[in-house]
Amino acid sequence: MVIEKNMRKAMGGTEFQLYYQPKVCLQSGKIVGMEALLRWENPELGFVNPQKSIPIAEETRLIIQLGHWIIESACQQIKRLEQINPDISIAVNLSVVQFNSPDLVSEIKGVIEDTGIDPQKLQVEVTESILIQDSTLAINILKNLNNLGIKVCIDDFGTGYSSLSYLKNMPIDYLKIDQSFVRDLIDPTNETITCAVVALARSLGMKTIAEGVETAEQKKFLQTIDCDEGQGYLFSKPLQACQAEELLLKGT
Ligand code: G
Ligand code: G
Ligand code: MN
Ligand code: NA
Repeated sequence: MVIEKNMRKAMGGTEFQLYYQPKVCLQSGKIVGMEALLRWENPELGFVNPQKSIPIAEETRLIIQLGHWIIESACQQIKRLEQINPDISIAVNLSVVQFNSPDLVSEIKGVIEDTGIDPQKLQVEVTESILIQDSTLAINILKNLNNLGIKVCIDDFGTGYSSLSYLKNMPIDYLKIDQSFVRDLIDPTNETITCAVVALARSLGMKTIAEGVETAEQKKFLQTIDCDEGQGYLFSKPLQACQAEELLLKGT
């Protein structure tokens, strides 16, 4: 397959980049973190979006090497951003293949030690589907990550058909409300679901972040229900590393 061949060739080179999308505190309006998002520009294929590149990286297990680079780059970006704002955190998305790799925890620990970052500033975003497939294994991995000091965020929360019982057994810091609920907050059902997720998180001692925030009305509603953070085009699209630094400089 052309895409696989090109991906193998691109490993270790400069075709992959991480973009960073700000996460904003809905109360203060300040940037409190950023999510690292993979971008791939290949000379032959052009821009390949992550919905396409990640599944192929998973099938070929190239995600292990790529994922290591993602974690390493994100930690290096933490070093740069903390000079501008000492409280900023960065989130990386973990693929199911990375999550199930027996080396994940020691690998992340190694990157934290090599870069010397404060582990509290690193977040991992995992989907519910990762957590339900083998919950005792998943609980152990999350506990080990939590012991390192890393923050755990459940991505696309509410879309994964999972039982809610895992929430009480796992050290989870954030629930990220899926953009499908946020996009149509005008729909009373989505409003109800969003409210319920925020209430659920609060009662379990977790924080909430809403993704896909595009309008001032959505932001206002999220503020009234005390959602902690927002992410979306209203605040900023995903930015190149240097643009993300510039934005943070302006906002601090
Ligand atoms: O960045 P957005 O533009 O298109 O991302 C689309 C999807 O790809 C999202 O579900 C996001 O979680 C996923 N994604 C983006 N970057 C990464 C990454 O670095 N690792 C993994 N595993 N998924 C990613
Ligand atoms: O990891 P996750 O599934 O959360 O990926 C976030 C995805 O959402 C990325 O593809 C990112 O580019 C996209 N995104 C971020 N903000 C917005 C937004 O405000 N609106 C829409 N439609 N997409 C967004
Ligand atoms: Mn994510
Ligand atoms: Na998401």
